[in-house]
Amino acid sequence: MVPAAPLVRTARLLWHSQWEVLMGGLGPADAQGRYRRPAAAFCETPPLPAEAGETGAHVLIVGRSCPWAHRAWLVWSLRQLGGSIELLVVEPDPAAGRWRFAQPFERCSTLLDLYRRSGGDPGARATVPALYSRRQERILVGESARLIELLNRWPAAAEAPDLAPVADSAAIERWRDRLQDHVNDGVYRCGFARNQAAYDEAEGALFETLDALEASLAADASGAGWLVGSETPSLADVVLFPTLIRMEMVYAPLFGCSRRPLWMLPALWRWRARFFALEGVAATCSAPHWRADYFGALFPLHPSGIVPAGPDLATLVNSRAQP
Ligand SMILES: N[C@@H](CCC(=O)N[C@@H](CS)C(=O)NCC(=O)O)C(=O)O
Repeated sequence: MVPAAPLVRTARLLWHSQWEVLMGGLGPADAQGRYRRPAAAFCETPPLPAEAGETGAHVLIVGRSCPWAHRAWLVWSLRQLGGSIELLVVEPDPAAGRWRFAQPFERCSTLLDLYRRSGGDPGARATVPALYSRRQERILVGESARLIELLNRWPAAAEAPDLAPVADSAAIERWRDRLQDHVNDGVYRCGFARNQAAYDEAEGALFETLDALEASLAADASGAGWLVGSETPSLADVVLFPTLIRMEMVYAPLFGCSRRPLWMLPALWRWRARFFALEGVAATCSAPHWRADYFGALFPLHPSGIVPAGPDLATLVNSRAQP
């Protein structure tokens, strides 16, 4: 009989080298094992298309679980752009590791086909969100940071909010830069870290930023409770929400972002409930899809594929439920 200890040691070694290979499929890492998000295709800021505002001329392609798509969906929703931009939700295909259309779209069955037909680099990833022009028959933008800026300039009803007023633009930019690296990408840097040191660095930066957000919201003298101290939410609030709303559902249990549960940050907890209550936001949230996609698709992090039960979304967005 083979002694148990050497068997376990060998199995661990073999599994670890397999795990490294599988993690490489999720995304690249630098020499220190830190996750490095690959560049997106169609990431330039395009000018506002001449046909912007025409009914049905553009299609916003999103996936329910994706936080980057969620921010574009939120701007579309808050500015009520549904009259001119159609929303198309793609489905995940975990076996193939790509997005597919429920019905063929522009004669394409996968998002990858649409990226290729749009002239995207054949080796590049086909990511959501993407803004497609029916007239130009191509994807115009495939990078969420640029897309939300474009959607904020899109022709809209007079009462549609401006999410980046000039007076607040410097403060919005400051928060967006910090959130992008340490919170939005920060949770992925925790979850996709290849070693303890890489995880520790990302996790430290994430919670330092959440503490800074908490302090800033707690000190807000305006009483409105938005990130840059404005009367109404801005793009800084928009980019924070998709990450924070997935915290207990996905990022704490799966990516190890669990040092402090959100209820211990009461100003942030209330901020999240306030944002969720904005008109049109609840319809962009589907916790069962988030959990099924993350736990089901990220095989190297969760090989069983079992989707654990999670908290009820309603309890997380109830400002009174915070202890
Ligand atoms: N930089 C992109 C990242 C978007 C992104 O990574 N989307 C993921 C889903 S959360 C995706 O579509 N991945 C598909 C793939 O990598 O093939 C953005 O912000 O728009």
